[in-house]
Amino acid sequence: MGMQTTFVMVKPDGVQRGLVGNIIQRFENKGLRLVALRQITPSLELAESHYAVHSERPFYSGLIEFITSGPVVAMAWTGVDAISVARNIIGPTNGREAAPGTIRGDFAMDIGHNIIHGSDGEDTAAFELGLWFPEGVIEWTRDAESQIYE
Ligand code: IDP
Ligand code: MG
Repeated sequence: MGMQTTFVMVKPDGVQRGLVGNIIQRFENKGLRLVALRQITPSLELAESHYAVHSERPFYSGLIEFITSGPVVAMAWTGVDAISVARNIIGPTNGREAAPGTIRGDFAMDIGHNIIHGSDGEDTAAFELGLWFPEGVIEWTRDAESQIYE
């Protein structure tokens, strides 16, 4: 158990379907802390770097075409065990098999168009955060009371 930062990305289908706000709400509600946020239409180079691990898979070219098809919302979220906590919020890859209550379980019917990406381990999180947020993330503390009362 320890503080981690994970990389999460709303894919083009999630952005086009207007799910960005709902998705951010789920991570905020859980108690994770948003430390970076960026909307971008990924370049071919960025998409290929991000999914390099899948470059030999049969779905790779379709995946690259999909992820570069429009804007995505890239985020970094921090918290205790943030990598596995985020993966649990997201749910398993195939939306039809994902349990209701997870993002994919609530919104996805397909394995390819599955709304959202989340890093699957410490090494991938570090790699993906560096790739999408080369300028680093924001350091801040969540403290609602000090905002409610001046
Ligand atoms: P994950 O996003 O749940 O970690 P991975 O196995 O890492 O799933 O696959 C990365 C992404 O590649 C998936 O989110 C999905 O968009 C796509 N993908 C994975 N398997 C398939 C497939 O069998 N057909 C089409 N797309 C796939
Ligand atoms: Mg993965």
